[in-house]
Amino acid sequence: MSTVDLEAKIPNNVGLRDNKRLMMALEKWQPAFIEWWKQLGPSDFNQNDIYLRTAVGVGQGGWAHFDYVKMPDYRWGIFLADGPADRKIHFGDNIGAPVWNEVPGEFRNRLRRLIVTQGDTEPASVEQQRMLGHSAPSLYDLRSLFQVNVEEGRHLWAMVYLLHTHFGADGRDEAEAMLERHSGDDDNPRILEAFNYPIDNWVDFFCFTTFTDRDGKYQLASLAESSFDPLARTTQFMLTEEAYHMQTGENGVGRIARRSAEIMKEGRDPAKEGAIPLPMLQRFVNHWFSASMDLFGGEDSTNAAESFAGGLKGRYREGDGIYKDPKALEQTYKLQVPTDDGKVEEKDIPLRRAMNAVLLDAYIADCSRIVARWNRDLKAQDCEFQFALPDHKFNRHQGVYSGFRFSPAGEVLDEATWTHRHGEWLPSQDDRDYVKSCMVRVTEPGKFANYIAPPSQGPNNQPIDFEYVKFH
Ligand code: BYC
Ligand code: FE
Ligand code: FE
Repeated sequence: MSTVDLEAKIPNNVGLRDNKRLMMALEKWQPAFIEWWKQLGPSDFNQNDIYLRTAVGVGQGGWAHFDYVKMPDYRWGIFLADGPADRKIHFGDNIGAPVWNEVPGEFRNRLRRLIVTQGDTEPASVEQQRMLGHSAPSLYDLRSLFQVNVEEGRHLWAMVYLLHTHFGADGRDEAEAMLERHSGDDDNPRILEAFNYPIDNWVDFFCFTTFTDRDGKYQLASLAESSFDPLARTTQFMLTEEAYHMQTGENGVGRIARRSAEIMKEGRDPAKEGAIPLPMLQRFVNHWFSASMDLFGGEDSTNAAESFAGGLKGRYREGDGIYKDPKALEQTYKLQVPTDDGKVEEKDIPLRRAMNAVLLDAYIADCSRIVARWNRDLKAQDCEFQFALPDHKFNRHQGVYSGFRFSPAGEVLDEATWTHRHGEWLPSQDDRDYVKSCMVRVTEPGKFANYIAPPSQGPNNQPIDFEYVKFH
């Protein structure tokens, strides 16, 4: 078991005290991070006491601690999951060799790029959500937002630790650049497109945490299989925190749907009382599910093949022995490919090149389970409406389906039909304006805005009417 140093300026279980150079470099980066948080983190709430969970170790069960903190005083730490000392590479070309504790020269650029791309999304999401606190539907939800935000901040720390420790001067430059790129900046935007738009209403926020944080889960899970052991162990621990982000999203969308169902059950119209009509909510689901699928990269990708071959990125739960061939050399993947004459054909591609598609399939199966839970809840309320996940080809801007038009059912469409009908499937400006009009701020403990039902339980077993955020 690793030793956790909670007294250090930067709490950690990576022995920072014994590596003075690294410690000094990170302690130099720390004030820049805090400055970034104050400038571009949650707007205006830095003086409030927030009831937050803080990671304090990596042991099963007791890894986190709950208490009131002011966000700039949050103890962002560096924690790597414990692992066996003799871990072996378990997929790709180098199966059976010991995992690496240092970056092999031949994979240096590729690994750096993966780590920088992952790291960049974390502060990006905080920036996107910076105005949301002003319209929180309850103190409970306000706390959830800030919990997610501080943990995304810690995820940035996780990647910056790797850059500083294993990538020399280049890594230190990359760590600085993490605080220089900004979501939506004209000159220096965040790396991935989806992270450059503000998230300024809670329907978008809950869809984002359901679908985009879940992309995060799958990307982190694939990196948690990595032969670069520090990357595997840091992402494994990040996944512990990630579960709460996705739960926030799933419960949030579910609570909005439940509230609308309640209103309908009483014979009234959600659209007339500041709640969200379910077909409109479905359009937001369509948008975020399709936008999040784009974050998996192309379905047919030589990058993905090389990352797998090198042992940098594995399949979801690769280590659990659920795949037939850990080298993935013999098999092919059946990919649906659009043709120029308006059809979709199945084409066999080498499995390694389909690794993004394989990961995407696991993600889609997971999303389907979430939708099924929302639907069960609606049924239990005698509501006839059921959500449906759009087809994986719908509204794609990356990969083999980009540049083609598909309906949510997966049928090929011509441009005219798409132009005519896409307003039925994706949020319109009117939808966004309406949702915005529903965003009323509620700050009385235990009270909720009319568009969202209360949750079934509070964090750390606190009651729903607990004072999760103190205003004084
Ligand atoms: N946008 O070979 P291809 C999270 C580029 S979310 C822009 O098909 P590859 C979080 C690609 O770079 C998880 N560009 O794809 C969530 C390549 O460029 P080059 C974040 C894109 O490389 C919520 C070209 O197109 N983690 O943690 O196999 C809150 C061909 O690419 C995009 C990661 O992303 C795109 N969507 O896979 C907070 C994990 N897609 O080489 C946090 C690390 C592709 O031609 N990143 N391109 O210049 C990766 O594993 C991979 O870079 C990607 C792309 C999965 C993103
Ligand atoms: Fe994260
Ligand atoms: Fe997250």
